[in-house]
Amino acid sequence: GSQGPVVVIIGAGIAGIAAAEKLHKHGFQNIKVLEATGRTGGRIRTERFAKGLVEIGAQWIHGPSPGNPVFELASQFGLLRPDTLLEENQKIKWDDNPSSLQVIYSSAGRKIDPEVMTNITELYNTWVTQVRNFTNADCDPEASVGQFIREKIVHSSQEWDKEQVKMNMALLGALLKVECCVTAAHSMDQVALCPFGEYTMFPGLDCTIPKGFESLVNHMKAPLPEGTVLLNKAVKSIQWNGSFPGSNSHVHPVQVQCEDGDSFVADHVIVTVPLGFLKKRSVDFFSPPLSPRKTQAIKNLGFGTNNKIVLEFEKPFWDSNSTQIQIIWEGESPLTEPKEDMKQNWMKKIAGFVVLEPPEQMGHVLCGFIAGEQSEYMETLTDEEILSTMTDYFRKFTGDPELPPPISMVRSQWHSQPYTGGSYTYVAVGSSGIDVDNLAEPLPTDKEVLKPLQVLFAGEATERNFHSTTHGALMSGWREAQRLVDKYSDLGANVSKTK
Ligand code: 6YU
Repeated sequence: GSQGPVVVIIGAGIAGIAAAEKLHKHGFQNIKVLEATGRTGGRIRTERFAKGLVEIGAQWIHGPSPGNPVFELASQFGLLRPDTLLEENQKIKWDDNPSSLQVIYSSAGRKIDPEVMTNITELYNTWVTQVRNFTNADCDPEASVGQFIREKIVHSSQEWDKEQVKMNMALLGALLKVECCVTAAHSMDQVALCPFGEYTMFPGLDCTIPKGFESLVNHMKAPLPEGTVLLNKAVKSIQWNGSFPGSNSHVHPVQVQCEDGDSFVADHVIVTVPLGFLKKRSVDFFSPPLSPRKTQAIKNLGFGTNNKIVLEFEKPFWDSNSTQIQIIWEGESPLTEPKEDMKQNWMKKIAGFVVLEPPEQMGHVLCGFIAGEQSEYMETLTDEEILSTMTDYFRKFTGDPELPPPISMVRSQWHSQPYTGGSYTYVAVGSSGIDVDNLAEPLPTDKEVLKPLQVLFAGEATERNFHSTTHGALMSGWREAQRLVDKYSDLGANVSKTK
């Protein structure tokens, strides 16, 4: 029979799988991972599309270099391209990325000189660097990134001539849409200024995993004994601070209730559900309820939407050497509010497109990014509506009224996923990194209790410096598993020994 503490992990995203894998490696024998959906991977999700694979969720290893555990695992498993492993690739910093080959189309149906964009991007990057240098000490807690950048725009624009003003405003508007996608915020006005620099980046030129990001999770879960991960097991509630009899007349402090009526007793539960799920459900999910401090953290932190619209074309209309397509809406300005009518204007929020490579293995595929309320509206449209909108859109930008429509599409709908409720976490105005730490704190908080560490919290949203990423999620799973490893090694007990 299996001995030792019973650990139940809720959620089989990379955080939950990482926690399970580490506990298993340290000899824990009573591990269950309960996953609401029919698959593992969570926001890491690879699907077949066109001639190849497409990432519905996480796409790049951000900062692939030593120290980034996703990079380290992926290289250990042999999942990376040879050029990714070159030392020179691993040293590139975020603001000196060799600006990838961009085509810039404008809504007036013309192409824009990439050099104009490069100059404005450099200026914009100096502002982002200034944003990152704020610390809580010298900063108004109500200030936002958006407000700061707008002030810089107003100031700089005094030196531009009339024609430059129009074009630069449109270009800056486009850069802010990209920033919204990176942050998963509707507007950068919702993103807190002071803690923005706490988000930490590893060096290295962002890379993809050719066999799909999901192959990483599959490698990680491979050593787990069969039956460890239970799919279609949505958890409904967690009762903690109780006494629940298990097998061997052992009494456990926690009981997990599932939507299907099943229940599991446990000594420790690691909760890895997304912040978006907690925002909707935390009130009736925990009994006794969470402390005000934790409830505040869940309420105040931001969890927004970034979606993809992936389009396959029979033939590329873009130059074969371009890797990115930037879209500029002439006449737009980041200083004015966007038009209200969603149906007519949602597509203007699309930040741009990445050309998925290589075309020989992929087909001719563009991956567009869209964040915020317009992205959530897009989720409610049918494929046909989106295809027809995108056909008109590209005809307008290329100036070619005969441009053939895309031949197929797939898009993500992260906001509508009941067990996700959005894409990833940002530190919103009104919150700070302290909220992230509060969210990560295990229950019960009183260190003197008889049964500590009953409910632990992992997941992307619990990593103060690495939230919103796969490596942050992975680190959080390892972090909470390590707490339990430490607890049982403190007691001098080897959990792997059968008593
Ligand atoms: C990265 C990237 N990337 C694009 C898009 C998305 C995300 N990320 P999971 O949700 O995976 O797992 C929880 C599980 O729990 C899940 O399976 C649920 O079904 C289950 N569950 C929920 N409720 C349950 C219940 N009641 N019972 C049982 N089970 C339940 N990250 O590294 N590179 O390129 C992208 C991107 C469209 C949606 C991304 C990227 C984010 C990662 O995908 C995400 O963080 C992790 O996968 C989460 O893992 P997890 O295990 O925590 O949760 C200053 C500043 C800030 C700027 N931030 C910049 C960061 C840039 C982020 N980049 C994003 C870009 C893309 C394109």
